[in-house]
Amino acid sequence: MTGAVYPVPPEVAARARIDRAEYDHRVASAAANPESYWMAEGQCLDWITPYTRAKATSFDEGDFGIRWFADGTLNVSANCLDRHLATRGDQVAILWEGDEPGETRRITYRELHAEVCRFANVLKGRGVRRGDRVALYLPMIVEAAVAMLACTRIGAIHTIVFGGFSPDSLADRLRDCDVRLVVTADEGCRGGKRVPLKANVDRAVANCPGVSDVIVVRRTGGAVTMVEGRDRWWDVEMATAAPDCAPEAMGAEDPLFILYTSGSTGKPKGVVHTTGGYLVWVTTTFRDVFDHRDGDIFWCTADVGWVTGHSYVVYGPLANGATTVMFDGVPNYPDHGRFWKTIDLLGVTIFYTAPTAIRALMREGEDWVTASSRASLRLLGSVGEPINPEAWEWYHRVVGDRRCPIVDTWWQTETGGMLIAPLPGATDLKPGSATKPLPGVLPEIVDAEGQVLSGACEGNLVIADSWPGQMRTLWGDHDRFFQTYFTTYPGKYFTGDGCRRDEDGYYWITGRVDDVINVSGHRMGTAEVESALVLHPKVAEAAVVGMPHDVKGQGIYAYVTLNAGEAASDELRQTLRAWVRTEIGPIATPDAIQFAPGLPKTRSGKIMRRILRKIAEGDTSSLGDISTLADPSVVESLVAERQ
Ligand code: 6R9
Repeated sequence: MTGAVYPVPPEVAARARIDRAEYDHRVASAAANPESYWMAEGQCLDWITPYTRAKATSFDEGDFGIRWFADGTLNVSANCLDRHLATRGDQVAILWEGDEPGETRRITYRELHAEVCRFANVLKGRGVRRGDRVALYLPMIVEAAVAMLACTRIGAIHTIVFGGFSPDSLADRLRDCDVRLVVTADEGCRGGKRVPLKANVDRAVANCPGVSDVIVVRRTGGAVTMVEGRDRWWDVEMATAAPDCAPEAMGAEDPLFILYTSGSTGKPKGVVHTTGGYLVWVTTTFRDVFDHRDGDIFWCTADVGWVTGHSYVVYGPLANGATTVMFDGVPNYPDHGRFWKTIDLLGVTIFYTAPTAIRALMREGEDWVTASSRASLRLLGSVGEPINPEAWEWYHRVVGDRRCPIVDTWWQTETGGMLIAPLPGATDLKPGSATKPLPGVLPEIVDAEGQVLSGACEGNLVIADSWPGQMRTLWGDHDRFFQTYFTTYPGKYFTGDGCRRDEDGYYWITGRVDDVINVSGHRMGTAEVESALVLHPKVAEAAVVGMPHDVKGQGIYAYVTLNAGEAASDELRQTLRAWVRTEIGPIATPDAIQFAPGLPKTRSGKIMRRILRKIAEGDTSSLGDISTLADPSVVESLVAERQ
């Protein structure tokens, strides 16, 4: 079915806030006069001090800098809560669905506002000040959104660590940005199993002298150890906290949050987003790409531990006064019908999930889907990795009953929000393509030398100019920020993705071109997994690459060289898998481990990953030139021993 085109359904175009003419008009006005275009876009927010200039950015080494709406001040929680109280105070802001069916909670804008103010006061009471870092290590519960918004209310910077990360990974992040206070829960629930969040925090904090306070939400009531003077219960603190707290006036360029993501080195990068530009970006992209209107029930299945959860579970929806679903479960618990039943139960109108989930559910057959009505749905979305046309077609035909357009949205932790995505009322869809850039976004495709390609072409994806939601720096390492993103192709932001553009100007992301792999929509640095493996006393060397995986998109394939005298065995394979799980977390568990007597290296000692990738892919017929290897014979034995 590749090559199929799905035109905008006329009834969708008729109702949409942006149709084709309006899209063309916006693209043209953003190009003709960027400053006035962005000045107007910034008006989607309530500002305390209005900005007098929108864009002040340069990607060039000499005057490098990224500043948006810089002299304006605002408060994120006031934009997400206070400004809605007069018109939609009693509307549900968050519809929470727990891990167990039947476990639900509805919280209105007015209630959410009071909770956020209370928790802001709790934070203040613990001595948290503007600019301090607060870490959240929480399940997908309402308290996660409350804690995020409470930080923004007082100008504290949050850093959310996904609950699947190990104590060591958590500790690395707490130390890197010098966290003062951690918010966690006794335990998390995932697919009927318990996750010992508080116990993990105890182990992490033991190595983080900077953490003076831990606040614990009671989620399961499971037994935990409370450390006198350091640990406090959320409910106890909230019971005596005042329900009002004036929002702090923050500069547009003050940091809003830090979110760690994987790069091509072993150390995760602390991506910093700031207040004004980020909120403008998630507010406008949520509104336009999901064509949001009053009465919508919006469900993004991402965890708040990832950027998608930040931008499209919490900030984008709430800034627009939407009703957002928070789901604390998994797609296959208690059975494979969970998503579709929940859509009926909550009356979901817009559903946004990842290709890996679609592929996993597709394997279970259509009956799970057709057992539900899904009559409330009007729009579907995809994010996190390229969606293969087959999964796209299934999502469209079976889940969306051919009625619902699919917005395949390409973006990154670094971009803050969507950059390449269809607008449902304006863009004809092609399964597998994220389609076209949003107005004001300037993608380019360059070849290895940095030559900008035109027309239909394939190469590396760069963005030629800044947009408001762009990350501003890496926490504590501005130099690394510049080096990582702006030196490969000087003067342009390098995305790390490969991309093809077709004759209609549609963009087709082909996947990462760096040492980052995408496992079930989660970013994993191969170097991170390698560092974890070589920490094991029996391992001498490790090289990790991605391999094709039917459900996860990519799986993790590890080549391991053991220390002299150590014997390879299935048992050791299992031990190493478990080792990586504890070092990093379950998402980093290798799918295959191949013991290798040696790794293919150049004479200068560089591991030839290209060859390892080919072997892992099972594509051993075209290994390319191996004559530059120090010892070409290792390749033969690697091929013979492929897992
Ligand atoms: C939002 C998010 C970013 C990487 C990105 C790319 C891949 C995300 C995609 C997609 C093709 C899409 N990616 N969305 N590839 N089509 N619609 O996922 O952020 O976790 O930082 O990952 O994910 O490779 O570079 P993040």
